[in-house]
Amino acid sequence: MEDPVVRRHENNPILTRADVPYPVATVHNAAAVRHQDRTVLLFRSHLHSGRSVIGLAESKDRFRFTVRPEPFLVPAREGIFAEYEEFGVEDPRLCAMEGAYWITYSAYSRHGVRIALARTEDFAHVERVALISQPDMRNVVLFPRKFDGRYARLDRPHSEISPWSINISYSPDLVHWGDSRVVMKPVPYHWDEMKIGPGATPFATESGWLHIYHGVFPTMAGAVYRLGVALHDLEDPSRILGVCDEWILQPEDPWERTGYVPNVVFSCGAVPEDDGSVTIYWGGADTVMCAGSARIADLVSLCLKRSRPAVQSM
Ligand code: BMA
Repeated sequence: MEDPVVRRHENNPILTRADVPYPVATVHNAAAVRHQDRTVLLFRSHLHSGRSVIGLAESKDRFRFTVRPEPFLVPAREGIFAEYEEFGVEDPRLCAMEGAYWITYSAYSRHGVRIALARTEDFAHVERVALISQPDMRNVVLFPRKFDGRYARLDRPHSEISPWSINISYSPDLVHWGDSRVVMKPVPYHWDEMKIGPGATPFATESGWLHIYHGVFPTMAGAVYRLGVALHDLEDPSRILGVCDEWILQPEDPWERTGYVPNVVFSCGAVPEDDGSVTIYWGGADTVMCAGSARIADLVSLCLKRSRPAVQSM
């Protein structure tokens, strides 16, 4: 058997609700970033009400995490954010840029789901910046630099007439977004035929931006969530240099196959390391956090050598 491209950490699951000092049902879908000498995870937890909050865990060795005594982000109680976060805050992503950590997260309310932007410099204080999409939109990852003077993000609008696809949008100020276009679509009768969405914040390699995304396949026993990988041009991230035709990770361990939602691996964060590897964090079955690592060169090569069209012609 071929070696797996993503090697799971031997102590998976690395974080569970037993590690959280307040009552939660799950610990999953965490954003990840390196801050000073530690790795910070912002993870989602279902409360026993079924609504979600975002907690913070930190580690000096990438795999053994300590959770803060209080959640990091809970639904706002006043102002515009209170109206749009009343059902919970979910699935954050972190992007280090211009001296701050930018957090994009899903804000749920009676009006639908939209994306909010917050920022922190130290993970002690957090400040909400703006709601940066209309409903319905989830899964927004920022690129950590500007392109021709504009910020860029990958996003995933909902549609009734097309399988949900990955788009790119641009902004002069991180608040107002537009000039959107589709960059990647699901492929019929493939592992991601039902829908795809941005996953971890893209990171730069010599060959392009590497983006770990999720793809969903419908089965008689429910949907299966897997991870795939795509490579975007360094100077023009709307150009996809290659999308690997095969998944890089699928639910296999017992805690990925059974839990709050069975058969789910879902990543919101990956951290490139100095040794040419990337540490990937993913939620297992919407219940626990897992980690693994892959050689960045292997992922790049999968994108280029086992590529399929990013957007298939009709
Ligand atoms: C998606 C989101 C994710 C979740 C996944 C699997 O639609 O809700 O947060 O991990 O479904 O349940």
